[in-house]
Amino acid sequence: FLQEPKTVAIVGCPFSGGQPKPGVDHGPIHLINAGLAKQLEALGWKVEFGGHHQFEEISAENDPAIGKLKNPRLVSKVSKAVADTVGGHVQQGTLALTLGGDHSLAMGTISGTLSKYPDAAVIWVDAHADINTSETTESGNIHGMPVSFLLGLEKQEESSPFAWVAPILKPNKIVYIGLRDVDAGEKKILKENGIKAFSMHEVDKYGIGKVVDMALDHVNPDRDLPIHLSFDVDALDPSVAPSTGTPVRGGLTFREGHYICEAIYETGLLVAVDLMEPELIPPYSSDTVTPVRGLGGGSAHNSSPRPYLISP
Ligand code: EXY
Ligand code: MN
Ligand code: MN
Ligand code: MN
Repeated sequence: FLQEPKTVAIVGCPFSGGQPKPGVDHGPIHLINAGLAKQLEALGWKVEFGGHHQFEEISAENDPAIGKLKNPRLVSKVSKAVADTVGGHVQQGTLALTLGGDHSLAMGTISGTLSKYPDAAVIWVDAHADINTSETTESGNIHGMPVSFLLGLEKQEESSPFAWVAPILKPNKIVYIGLRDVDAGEKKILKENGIKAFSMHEVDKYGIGKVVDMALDHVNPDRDLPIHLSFDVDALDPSVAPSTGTPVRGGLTFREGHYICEAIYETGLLVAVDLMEPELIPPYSSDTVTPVRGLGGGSAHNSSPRPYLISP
């Protein structure tokens, strides 16, 4: 599905509005500053990166909670813009690599992929299922909910900020790897919808090679559908990836995480990748962060405005 020469478009999304902690809005900046684009070029990719998405504040008064959902207008607006950007790259046969930012952004990235390929298979690598609804969520944080929006598990009124999200993901077209912190309400949703999940228990039991094969057999039995990989870094064990907002013990090893990405790439079917929820911890410091237009300067965690996306 990708055009030659193989080209990756990096979509940097320094956004944290889907959850309360600062930090993940710096993840993409650190990844770029650490040389990601050059590393991809060294792997033979043509890299497109025109700077991070630029954001602008929506004041808290203008974005009160809707039911339990926090920052709903902000999250919706950013995700919609990301959907358009990712959709454009996928349309052109360019691998869309979105750097989060929190995982609410996947509402946008996957919508973008599905706009071109409604039958695409989604492989969701995460400690969490991110499938709460506005009914089941205990936190109100939308980064714990994007999958339910994509599946259309609750009807969005026309007035909902999320009315733009086409509920076209089918429950048999998403598979999870790495789960180990799933809310009771989410377990019920997974069960009721027959959604396949390979938790860390299955990774232990079968090994990562077999788990990836089984995951692909489930969502892509004939190996003919495009694949969207949504990789939350908290799927990795905190000893490997401590710099994330919701670390959970007992996660994937360094090699297991890499193996998943390698094996999925080897299918030749990959069209989009999300790398979500990385944040900033020592030994990096705010000094290593190149100030970005729209992000407040100063210390690493205290001055980002609550932003929304203006343009790619
Ligand atoms: N299930 C919890 C919630 O809904 O708040 C925790 C979600 C954490 C989500 C992180 C992004 O993967
Ligand atoms: Mn930070
Ligand atoms: Mn997640
Ligand atoms: Mn997670």
